[in-house]
Amino acid sequence: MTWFGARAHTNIALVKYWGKRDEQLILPLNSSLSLTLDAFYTETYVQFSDKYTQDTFYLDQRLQSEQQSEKVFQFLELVRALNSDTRFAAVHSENYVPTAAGLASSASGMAALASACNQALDLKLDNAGLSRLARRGSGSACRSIHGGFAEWQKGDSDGTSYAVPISAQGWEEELAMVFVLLFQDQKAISSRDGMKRTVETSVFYPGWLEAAAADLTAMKDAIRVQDFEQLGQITESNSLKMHGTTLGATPPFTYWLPESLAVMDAVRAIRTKGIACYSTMDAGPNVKILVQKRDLHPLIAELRTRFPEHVLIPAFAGPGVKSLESRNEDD
Ligand code: 2P0
Repeated sequence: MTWFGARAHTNIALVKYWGKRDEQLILPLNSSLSLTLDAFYTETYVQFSDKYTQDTFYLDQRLQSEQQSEKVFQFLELVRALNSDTRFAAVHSENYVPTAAGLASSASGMAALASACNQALDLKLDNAGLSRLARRGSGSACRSIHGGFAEWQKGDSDGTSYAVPISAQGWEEELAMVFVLLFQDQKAISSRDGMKRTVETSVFYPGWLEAAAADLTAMKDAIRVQDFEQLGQITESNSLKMHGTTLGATPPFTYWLPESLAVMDAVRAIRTKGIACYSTMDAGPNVKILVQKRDLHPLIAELRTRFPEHVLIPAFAGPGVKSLESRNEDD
């Protein structure tokens, strides 16, 4: 019996994906752009077999409940349906994070699972096909197929909605991102529920869609000419606009904590001291800070002085999804 494996790294969006036009197919309302990072990744092995009477999912060697396995099981149903396969599967995933930081990522997890299934079922998907498949597991996962910068093109159908790499001529190697970890608790509102409520009720949502399209165009220009200040300003303002939409929802909500605001404020203050750095936040209270590698140490020194209680994790541009050597077992 053979286990097929893959490793995928997480990515952080600089222009955010926020809102679906099709919940079933996971088609987004706006295109997004991300940087894949080296610091956090998932390794997943999968085996489909007639001997299994149900699907099972182990995360970090612990069997997950039906509820914890929901997204994985839905994904397995999908790949079975796409390939007229009836065999159940066992999935074993390990999340690699520098500390027990609670940064488990659906992006790296679903990208690794899609790639492992591609091999196990001999689907022969190229990167576009793999990105489309990963998208069905979790939207942001489609971007983790690629290393460095990736653009998830919203497309006009299931067949045209996937991520493509954005070449930065190696510039991504000069960049870094600092994760400022405030809390490790489960987030209050999942990104899936948060974006749904926002699309359906936020009075600010139309403004978001208009701004996200303009931000994407301007960010691609900034990458092309390697303009860090532009890249950073768009990153920060796009994140603020995404989070602004949640305040206009009914009922309103926010992922920000007072500590998140304090870090964002510090980033602005550190900037005035000549260190070019820009904040971004996702569907949780932690703050990520985009900076050039050459300014990483001064930035960390500033943050350590101001926030000795927070955990700081630096990350750099990471690679796209890779197959791992398959493992054979007798059982
Ligand atoms: C992003 N987020 O672009 C945005 C910014 C969170 C905030 O993609 O419902 O786990 O599985 O497609 O991909 C997180 O949402 O959501 C996310 P689903 P996903 O990174």
